[in-house]
Order: sequence, then structure tokens, then C-alpha cells
Amino acid sequence: MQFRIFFLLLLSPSLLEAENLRVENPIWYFDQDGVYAQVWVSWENSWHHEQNHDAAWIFLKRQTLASPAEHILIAEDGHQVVDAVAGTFEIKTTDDRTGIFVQPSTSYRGPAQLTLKIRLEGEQLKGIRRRDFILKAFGLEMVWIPEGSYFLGGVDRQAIAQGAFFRVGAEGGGYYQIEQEEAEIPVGPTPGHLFYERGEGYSGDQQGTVPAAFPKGVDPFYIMKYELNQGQYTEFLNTLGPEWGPLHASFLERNEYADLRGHIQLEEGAYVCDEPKALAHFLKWADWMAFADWAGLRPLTELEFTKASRGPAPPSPGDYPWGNASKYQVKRFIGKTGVPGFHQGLSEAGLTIENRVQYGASFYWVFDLSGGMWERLITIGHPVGRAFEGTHGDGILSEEGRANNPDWPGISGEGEGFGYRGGGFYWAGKDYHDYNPFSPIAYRPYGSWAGHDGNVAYGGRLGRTDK
Ligand SMILES: [Ca+2]
Ligand SMILES: [Ca+2]
Repeated sequence: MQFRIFFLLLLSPSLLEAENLRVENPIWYFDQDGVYAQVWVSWENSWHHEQNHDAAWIFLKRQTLASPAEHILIAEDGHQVVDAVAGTFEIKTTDDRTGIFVQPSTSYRGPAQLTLKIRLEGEQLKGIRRRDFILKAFGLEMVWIPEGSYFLGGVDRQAIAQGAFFRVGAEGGGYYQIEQEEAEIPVGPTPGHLFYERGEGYSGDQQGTVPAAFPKGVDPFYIMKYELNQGQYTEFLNTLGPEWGPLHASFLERNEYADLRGHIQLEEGAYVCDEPKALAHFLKWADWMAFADWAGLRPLTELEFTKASRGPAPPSPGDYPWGNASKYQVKRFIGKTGVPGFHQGLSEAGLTIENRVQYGASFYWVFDLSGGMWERLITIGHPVGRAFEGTHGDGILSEEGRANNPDWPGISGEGEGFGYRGGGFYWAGKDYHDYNPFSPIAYRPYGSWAGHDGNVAYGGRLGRTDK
């Protein structure tokens, strides 16, 4: 039994395949001048163009057989892209050193095929018996969202009825421009303030102010390019040990899980997944926050969602993240097994600024912000949500195996402060409407609905402030 678990852990790189990101062959070694990890990182369709660029978020853990993995801190400097088959890539560290971003640093479009040498913080490894641990490396594809102002809201009657934000004005309202990251946003039915209708009652409390510290998306940040997949979630489960693993895999007890695109199973003490690219779903909010903390990321806000969707472009009635108000040209879909793909042989390599409608790609080339799984976001419609300060996970869960950032809502499995945007895909043949699978950017009928339970259409996407 023990041997089998270890064997599966060693084999785990095959599960690391994201949409197409691979983080493989991690080794660590102690040089005279420090401790290093070397990993192979590759993904398809990397880009750096005038507008922005993509990136991979890479983090490391060390694991024994029976206990939860321990996060490894990265050193401040001394990292190196040893070689890149094409393009010029740079490593960017973060101020908390929980991981690194690797990204194309000059104009580029093509595959990333890299060998990275990552210097580790040496203090944490003093005195450990190296043979007692295996090194594990993880990665998520990201998109960098640049600094800049943007517009919130919708002013057409349909959007207003769906809880869209608007700026209160003499003539009934307009779009609300967010220009400064740290400017408070006054909320209320007063001219010049941000406001929204209650709708069915899930759009929020109509109260404010949104504080200076609430992440607004003006400052640069990173957002996952795709929604989390089941292979990535399986990797997470396999680092948690025998007590925390089942806590975050409670979907396995649901009868419908395997019938509704669920591919994760527990076999002889290890989690396995036979369709790793299928979108992760049925996650509870608290599972999702545990993943965020574990990965050194954080939940995103509904303001950042808008920025990532629309960029600086002026809004128009019913607009989707791909820039127009029509959903019929989009060839992006979720297949029978839960794997996202493209209709009519479209390949992601062909994505351009001009044809992003077909790909369902946002202004910044983030996929499935509308459609795919519902986006679970921090809301400004509840005091607990407004108290969110955008702290990052540190890779370390609480003694109970949960996220423990005090400004994150709902980490215990109770409470409000988050909501749902963008619509979600349930299953083929279900009636299409305003939020199945696609929802216009501004619509937020459930923008402040804090549903904790998992569902076939609830997965997620995370991010990180660029600092
Ligand atoms: Ca989505
Ligand atoms: Ca933590």
C-alpha cells in the first residue's frame, strides 16, 4: 500500500498537464552557493504583444509519504532560464516568494519550452533529510492584465434589471469609470455614486463605501488563462495527506458526480483522474479557497473580473468578454467529458486580436470568463466582501486543512462575501438563457449570492496582484 502511494506520487507529472502546460522532471540539488530546483516547463501558444502577455505561475512543495506537503519558499534572486527553445523568457519573483512567474519578456507568439533553475530559500531546508522527501513542482497558465482604468456596468434596461452597476446621474445613469486603484468607491442612490438594483435579491446590499484596499483591477494583476481542471485539482488532493484529502474531495460522495463529467477517483489511497483536462467542478467555496491558499494565489474580485473581460474598451449594451453582444459566433464549448475545446477545428494558435470572438476570448485573451464554469468572485455587495484586501495564500493550510487568510470570505464553509458572474455550462441540451452558458459582462443577478455548495457548473479561476 505504502509503496503504491509512493509510486503514484513519483508518476504524478503525467497528471500535471493543464490545458497544455507541463511542469516536469523536478529535481533539486545543493550547490556550493545555494540550493536549487530545476524543472522543465512548457506550454503552447505563449504570447507577448503590445497589449499584454501570458505567463506561468510555478510553485514547489516537498512531500513525504503520509503527511501534507510543505511549501518551499523561493530565494529573492539567483534564478535562471537556463534555455528556451524559442523566444526570450524571464523569471519574475514575488515579494512573498511563494512562487515565480515565468513569462515572455519581448514580442513573441509560439510555444514556451524552458528549463528553469530556481534558487530556493536555504534556511527552510537546513537540517532536513533530503532522501525523506520528494520535490513536486506545480504550474498554472496565467494572463497578465496591465495597469489602466476601465468602465463598470451596463446602462440598458435589461442589464439594470440583472443587477448591473451604473453611475447615478441626472438622466438615469451611465457607466462608472474606475480610474484609481486606491480611490474609495461611494455606493448609493446619490448622483455620482455607484449603484445597482436589487433584482431578485442576490445582487447585493446596495451599501458602501468600497474601501481603498479592495482590489479594483486598475493596478496590474495576473489571472488564470483557463479555469482550473480536474488534473490540477487531483494534484492538490494528492499533497494533502489522508486527513485533509477527503475534506476537499467530498464531491466523491455525490451520486451524480461520475455521471456529470466527474473523473477524479480515490484508488488505494491516491487520487487519480482519467481526464485531467476536464474542468474542475463540484468544488465547494471552502475547497476552492483552500486550493487558492495552497497555490499561493487569491480569489479575484468582481471588479477585476470586469477589467479582465472588457479591458479599457467602452462598454456597449449586452457586451460579452469577446467584445460584442452576440453569442452565436463563439466556437468555444465544453465537450461531453468536460474538456473545453473549439468547434470546427479551430486551434488556439490561430487566435488574433481581430478574431477573438470565435474563441470566446476576452480583451486580454482570458478564456471562458463568460461560459465554462461560473466565475466565483469577491463581491462588493456584502460587508465581508468589501473588507477583502487581496492578501495572497502562503501555500500553508490551517491545522484543519483550510485556507486561513483573515480577509478571505467563507473559508470555514459559512458566511457571505462572494458571488457568481459570467454564467456557466450545465450540460448540452439544457435551455440557453441569460446565464447558461454565456452571460454578458455587466449582468450580475447572483453577483452577491454566496452559494457554498459545489455544482456541475461551479469551478473556478484565481489570480494574484502583480507585486
Ligand atoms: Ca467562466
Ligand atoms: Ca495559509
